Amino acid sequence: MSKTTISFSRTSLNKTIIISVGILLVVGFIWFFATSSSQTTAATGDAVTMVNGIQIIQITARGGYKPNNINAKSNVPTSLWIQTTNTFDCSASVTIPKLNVRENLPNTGNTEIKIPEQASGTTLTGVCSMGMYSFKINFN
Ligand SMILES: [Cu+2]
Repeated sequence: MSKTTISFSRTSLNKTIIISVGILLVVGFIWFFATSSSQTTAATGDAVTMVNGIQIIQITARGGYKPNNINAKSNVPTSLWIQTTNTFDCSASVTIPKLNVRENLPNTGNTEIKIPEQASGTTLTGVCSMGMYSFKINFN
């Protein structure tokens, strides 16, 4: 009689272990996919998104440019959006020499600079009017 009880409680203990392991696996999978998807976003750079076939690059200008080293796709029409927020330093005055772009950004606002499709291997550099702050966009 007591034997039966022991073997019964063993079975329920095994069930508990199997269920616990199952839950751990499910949680582990969810965690793994959540982590790996956020890593994918980080790898492509939070600054770069694709919207309706147009590559959107978003950076901020205030005491420099953030991010200042961006990896983007080549051969895609691109819009560079520069956001200023109470930007009273010279990073509000930006040039991209290769594109003959010279923009005086508003102290606060969002400015779009259209970038035509760039060949793979091209690097565009943007600099402030004094040349002390810069950012790079690498097209690959
Ligand atoms: Cu400057």
